[in-house]
Amino acid sequence: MATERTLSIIKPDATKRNLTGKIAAKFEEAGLRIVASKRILLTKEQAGKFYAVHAERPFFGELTEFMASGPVVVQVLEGEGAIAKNREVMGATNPADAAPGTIRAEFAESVGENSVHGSDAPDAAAEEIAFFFSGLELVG
Ligand code: DAT
Ligand code: MG
Repeated sequence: MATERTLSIIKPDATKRNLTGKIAAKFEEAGLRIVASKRILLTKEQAGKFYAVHAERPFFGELTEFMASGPVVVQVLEGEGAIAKNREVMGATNPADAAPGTIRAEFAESVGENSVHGSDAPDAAAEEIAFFFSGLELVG
């Protein structure tokens, strides 16, 4: 499998509870390398641009408000099959369905406040990485 990069976001529910280090450790333990990382505060408008694909969903307003409710840590993870591996480490969107040991099983509070985002495909990963980082900020 090829070396890939994927975009991860540690969401406001997790940064508020001081879980940034514990979540980052899960990525590293899975063999993913953190090649870029920054803590930022999104506006609701920026969160809406990032999640534009969900603009028609009934939960869009709630989602963008939540993503702007506190700091997030955006990271680029690199490794063999990084996109799928990160999704595996994250667990299912709804923590009630997430496999034991996954980030969402251990830390997520609800389907809406579920601690992490991860890109779901190569084209989305490229677009999402470019949304937050310039090439100079990615240090492999
Ligand atoms: P994922 O984050 O696992 O890729 P997604 O892309 O389907 O899941 O949805 C993006 C985010 O939107 C998700 O992490 C939390 C929120 N969300 C999804 N389904 C929801 C629902 N039924 N109610 C409230 N928020 C939801
Ligand atoms: Mg998604």
